Amino acid sequence: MGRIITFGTFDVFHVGHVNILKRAAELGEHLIVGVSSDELNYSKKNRYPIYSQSDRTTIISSLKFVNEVFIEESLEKKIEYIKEHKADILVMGDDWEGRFDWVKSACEVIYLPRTPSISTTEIIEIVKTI
Ligand code: C2G
Repeated sequence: MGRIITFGTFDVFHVGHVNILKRAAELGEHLIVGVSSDELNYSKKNRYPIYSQSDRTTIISSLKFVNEVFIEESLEKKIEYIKEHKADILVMGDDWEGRFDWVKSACEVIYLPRTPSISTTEIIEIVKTI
């Protein structure tokens, strides 16, 4: 039985997020999602997400192809999370290509192509101009 794990902020939830989660789920039987905490996001992007971690967790938990959700507090804890959740495969979008190869000692790592032409940052920019 394949247990899949993936990570992300999933802020201002959009179809690119649906596509990657659905494709990740299809690689196994059980999909576990680490939702980046508000603080982790701030440390990475210098701004807080539009949606709180509690709302982002509620949205991800409500998807029918997601089986488990937890809060990701640190990018460096990947191996701990993989072991804790007994994951067989880590799936990430290819904007992260190569950046999580260091966890290959713990599980298989697969990068899937991103959905073109949509991103949270772009949505925020468009909304600002309206
Ligand atoms: N994604 C995608 N297509 C898009 C936009 C996003 O496939 N058009 C994917 C990303 O590649 C990622 C996931 O959706 O795998 C979540 O994207 P983000 O919310 O932008 O996640 P990020 O802030 O990159 O956090 O430990 C990893 C980090 O927490 C990832």
